Amino acid sequence: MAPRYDAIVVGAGFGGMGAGIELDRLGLSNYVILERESDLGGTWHVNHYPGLAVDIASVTYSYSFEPNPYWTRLFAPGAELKKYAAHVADKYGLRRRMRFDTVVDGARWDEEHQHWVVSIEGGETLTGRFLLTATGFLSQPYTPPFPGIDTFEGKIIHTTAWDEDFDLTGRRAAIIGTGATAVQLVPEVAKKAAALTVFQRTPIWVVPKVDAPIPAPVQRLFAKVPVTQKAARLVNTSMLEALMVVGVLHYDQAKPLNKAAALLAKAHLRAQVRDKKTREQLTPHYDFGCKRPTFSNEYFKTFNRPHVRLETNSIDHVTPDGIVTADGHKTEIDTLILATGFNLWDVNFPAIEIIGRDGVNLGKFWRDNRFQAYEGITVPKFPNFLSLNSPYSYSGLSYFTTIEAQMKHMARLLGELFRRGETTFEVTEAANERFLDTVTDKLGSSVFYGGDCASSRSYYFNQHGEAALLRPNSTVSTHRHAVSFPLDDYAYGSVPA
Ligand code: NA7
Repeated sequence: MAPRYDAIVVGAGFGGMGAGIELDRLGLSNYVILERESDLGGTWHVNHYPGLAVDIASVTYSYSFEPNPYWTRLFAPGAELKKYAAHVADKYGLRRRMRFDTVVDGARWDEEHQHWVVSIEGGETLTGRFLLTATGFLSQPYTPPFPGIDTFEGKIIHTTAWDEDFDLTGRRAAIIGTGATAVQLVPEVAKKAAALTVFQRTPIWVVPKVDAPIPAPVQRLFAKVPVTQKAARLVNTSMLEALMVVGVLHYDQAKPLNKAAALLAKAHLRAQVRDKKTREQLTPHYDFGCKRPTFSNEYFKTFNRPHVRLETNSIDHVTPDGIVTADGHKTEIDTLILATGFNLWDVNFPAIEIIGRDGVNLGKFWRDNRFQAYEGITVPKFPNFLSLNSPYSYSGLSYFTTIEAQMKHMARLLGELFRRGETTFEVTEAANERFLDTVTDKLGSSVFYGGDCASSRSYYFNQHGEAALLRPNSTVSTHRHAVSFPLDDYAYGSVPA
């Protein structure tokens, strides 16, 4: 029984779109992209809160083979990313492969027929020779179970479900959380609200954002002479690479550089916040790099404004009209904004139930053992499965470096499969163990293990205390591996007659 599709891709964000483009290049054009949201774009469709922008320069945060000369700023606003995603989908014929509002319940490897059976909410099932999950890293919003939150009578908004029609003017608002999202959102809410209290549990390192509009003549130059934009990308990517490799991955060898970044952030704070106590409260007590660093020229300044208050006491409970902290103080509010991030390790790795060979459940396997994936993309006992958002898959600072390395891995692996005239692949246990040992060893000299990360509460760490998200390689080396991994790291087979 032949499967209905060559491949089933889950997720229509930049990862799933990259996978689709690669499938077409490989001649596997009979594929479908399933997406739970009502449109494409992933993160850039879901998030549309005020102040949303990339925090990796746009010249790098885009596909290298599809540059966009028309970014209006060095760090483009979120809406431009969404537009760019739509442009790529149209240009590469991806939209006609996409099915929106389609929630995937789970996927199961059918041993008899050697293909994947994907179940969709509502009862439909689809079959595909290959399964590719591109469900993102930060795609399961998290709302902490604050006692009493159900009794709150005002407006509650999670940043991933922003209500554009809701007017903040004159509101008494609270923002819970001080991650990268809050750093962008706080200044915008402060512009409209009559009162704003920011509830901070852990302060975040914030460095200045070197942002500026890209003038129209420069955009025209990028469009006419693409090599100029390529050069700009190279410069920016090299800077990010240095930050990542030196400041994060080789912390043991380059501590002073990491400390210099913290000094820069402290100087930024001193220059922007007048009140000494507020400055102290906003100063992190963990090493720079333990958590994703943030960039803003507006965030700190906002705390100087008379109607903005920083609350560092922990939240005890929510009442119908306010938030009560552990010291008994009640902050009266009518708008509660949850900038409380995402659940990564409990529900996003993987985002759907995936059952492989011998009935192995991927999520259970990862949680009971260690989070692992060969080259951040394949797992033993999961034949014909490419997990694009895996432990140890994220390479570099721009997600696009990861996406494009994975596209190369796909091309090498599936190319070999076709050359051999086979139909199934599965990574060997030995190759998987070797990769896990290598990354574990290399991460030993990173800031995650050498630095003081104890109080950081960083989502880089999982429930076993392992920093199992980032791949401890330069992006150059990740890309080299993607085109040169030993082909015998996989076992190849064919569907039984
Ligand atoms: P993050 O970075 O996970 O931030 C979530 C924030 O919410 C963070 O400050 C948390 O504090 C806070 N939080 C979560 N639960 C609670 C409770 N129970 N009480 C108080 N505060 C809480 O998500 P973002 O959306 O900001 O950013 C996600 C990524 O998007 C970012 O890294 C970029 O890559 C882009 P905590 O730090 O855990 O003490």
